[in-house]
Amino acid sequence: MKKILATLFACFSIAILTAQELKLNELEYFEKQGVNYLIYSNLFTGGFNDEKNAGIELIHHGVRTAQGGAIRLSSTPEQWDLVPVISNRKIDRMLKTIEASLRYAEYDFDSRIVVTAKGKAIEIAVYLDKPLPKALEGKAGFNLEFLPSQYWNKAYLVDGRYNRFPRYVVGNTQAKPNSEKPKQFKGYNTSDDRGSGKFIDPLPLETGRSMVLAPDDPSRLVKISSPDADLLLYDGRILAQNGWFVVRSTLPAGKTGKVLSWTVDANAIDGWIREPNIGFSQVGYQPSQPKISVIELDKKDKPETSASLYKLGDDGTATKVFTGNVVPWGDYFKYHYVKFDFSSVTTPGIYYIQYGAVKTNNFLIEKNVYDNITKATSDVWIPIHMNHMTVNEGYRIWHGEPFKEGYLQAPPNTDHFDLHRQGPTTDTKYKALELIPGLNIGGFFDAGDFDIETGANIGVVQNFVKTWEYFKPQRDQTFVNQQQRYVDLHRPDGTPDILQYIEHGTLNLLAQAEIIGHMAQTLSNAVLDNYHHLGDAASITDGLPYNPKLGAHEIAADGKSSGVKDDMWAFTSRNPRLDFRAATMFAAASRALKGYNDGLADRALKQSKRLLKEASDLMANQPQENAGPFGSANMATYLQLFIATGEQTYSDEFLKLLWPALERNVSFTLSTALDAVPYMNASFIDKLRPYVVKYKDYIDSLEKNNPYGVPIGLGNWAGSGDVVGFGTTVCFAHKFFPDIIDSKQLYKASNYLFGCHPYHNYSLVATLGATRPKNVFYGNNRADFSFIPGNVAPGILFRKPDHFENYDDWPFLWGQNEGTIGGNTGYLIFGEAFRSLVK
Ligand SMILES: [Ca+2]
Ligand SMILES: [Ca+2]
Ligand SMILES: [Ca+2]
Repeated sequence: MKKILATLFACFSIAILTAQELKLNELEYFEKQGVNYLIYSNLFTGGFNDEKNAGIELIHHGVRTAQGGAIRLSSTPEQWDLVPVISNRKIDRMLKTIEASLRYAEYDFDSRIVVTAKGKAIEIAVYLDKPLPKALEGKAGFNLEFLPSQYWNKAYLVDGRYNRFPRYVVGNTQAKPNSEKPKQFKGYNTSDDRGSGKFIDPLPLETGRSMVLAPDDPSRLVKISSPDADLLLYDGRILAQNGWFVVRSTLPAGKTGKVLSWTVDANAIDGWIREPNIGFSQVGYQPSQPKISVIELDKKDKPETSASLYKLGDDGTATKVFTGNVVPWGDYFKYHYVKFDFSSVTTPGIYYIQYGAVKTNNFLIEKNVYDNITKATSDVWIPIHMNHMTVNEGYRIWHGEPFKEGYLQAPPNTDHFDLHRQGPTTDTKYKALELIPGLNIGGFFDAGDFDIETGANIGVVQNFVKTWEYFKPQRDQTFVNQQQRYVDLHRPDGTPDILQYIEHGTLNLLAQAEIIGHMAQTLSNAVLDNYHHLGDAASITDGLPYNPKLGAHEIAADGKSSGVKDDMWAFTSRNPRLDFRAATMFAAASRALKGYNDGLADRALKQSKRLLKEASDLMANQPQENAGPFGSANMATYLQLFIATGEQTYSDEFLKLLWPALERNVSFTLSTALDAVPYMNASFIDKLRPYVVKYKDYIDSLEKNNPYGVPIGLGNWAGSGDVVGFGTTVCFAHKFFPDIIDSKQLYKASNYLFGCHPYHNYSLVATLGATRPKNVFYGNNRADFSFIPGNVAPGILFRKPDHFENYDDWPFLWGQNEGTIGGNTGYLIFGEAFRSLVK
């Protein structure tokens, strides 16, 4: 008996041991329950360089807590530091290895990283076929970066010495001569904005051969050791607020072969199963609407057969009022999904969902739940993003008046860090770096940054006009005074806010058209140090025109100019397509502004006609192959022109493009077609009908594509914008074709945006009425781990090969957490349409 028991015990131990061993799975990453090591599943992209989203990554008990594992050229790399190009990723299933080649072309430096599963840990080994280039000795190292918000206030242990990760960075640095600084992306320099000739080099918090991160938290505990190199622990936040904790070892000089190895062992909690993510609308539900919770489960989790709804009484006690079946949907990427339908509960009240041991936060069922969903966006987020104004709220100044010195002509042949370019000529009467007077008026900040993207601002004015023309919102909660350049939130001034927003957008775009003669691409920073500015927009530049006769940081005796080279630039390469779009926007703005600001309306119409003619001539003169496919942008432009002028030829051009485009891609094109409905005759509506039927098929296909039934984007910028666009199209399709698109479809987009989505169940919109909106966004106040009310996050970002995420304790990944003026004004249309239809 004893012997049998012993044998059984031995078998059992082996079973546990095997369960804890890493396997190299079908998706080409190392996996054990609770721990995934991704080895170059996500590559560094050149766009903005270090985006904290690539390299060797660790998904630790469901959270991506480490990334950036690669050879890097500094201890705490910043956004514009060089990243390696990864080629030749190879898998060897027999040896359980993933090997990748890394190259820095700027230094003609190649290395290989071989990651091998060894029991429950991985070995990361660095191989050099040629010795390290001299210029990189002491600089190149292997780095792995850990998410500060998951480690701060936790303990760490280095060679037996205990310590604690700091909540806020207070570290030691040294200043070194710029000659020792590794090259940066495209020759940029982020390290010396005051001409000191020196850059900041952080010193390590700790150094040793063996590290334990978070021994006080088994879900974050990681052991790292190296037999052949020191491990150095750095705090990357010392250089940039979006920096991570970095563990690194520098590569040895003069060596080849296997020059460095680490063992990384992320703890797996025995029997860990991810807690169910119970998706529901944090804004709540109307009594009669469908109410379906989508529950995201660990594939190892055993689904419950039922879930319940509890109602909170007015005395605070909870009563179970409904129990319903949990219905399987299936697998979608990493998780399994089930649904819980509680549509039959229609009594107004405060409720929560109980699924197994998990109880959600509470939400309302009430007729009025959607009444306020756009108010934070329209009353707070949008006015805060008004450029060239001081914006006040109560006791707080959000920002002073930015860019008082105006904008200089961007020099020819300039590539810009925000992905713009000034071509070989200025295309204006201005010389390089000459002041273009009058551009510092109106316009909206692009997003978490402070530039005016002309294309986005054109779309913004159109979004406002569309909202105005469909819904005529009279809401007046914002004081806007263009003479004083002053905005005050929550202070009515007798004018509907949306007209003031249309005016504000038009003022900048009109200045571009009238002063430059055509549309600029962007009005943006000249200096990289100013581009990553966090805080008051008015302090990005000094407000004084640059004076070359003064020293670098000198202010003129009369106080009217300075030697600081911080003036913004206008990128003015002419793009007739942008002019074409501006022409339609000016026509639309002129309609809306008539009767409110007639002078501006007339000027807008005049520029519309001029730009339309000039842009048409320019495009006609372009060689055919450069004209590009006349895609949906032109189609929408012709429609806007028809609406503005009533001229038949624009309608003809629009229809000529529309029908084939609908044939090609109905889901992409239908929204433009629906925009035309109010202006077309009955035969148009008849002809459109079969495409709406096709669109219904598309909506149905989404139910099979993913458990949420909305389009889910898998790109580098998460897909809330697509969901908002989908929701808007569904709203208008229902409005005009209610017999095809029934009212049930209306709620899919709102549910997703307000919390029924993968990863967590927080509202992606910082909207009024949500019990649990997201806590942090990538707004211009992100350094404070805060948000600007009314923002819409891009949301749930897909990381290859199977991971969705949205950090809610770390705002700094723009693809998840940045709201844009284009996206947020698109949400305004959706919200207005949705609210008016579900009333
Ligand atoms: Ca921008
Ligand atoms: Ca107002
Ligand atoms: Ca200046």
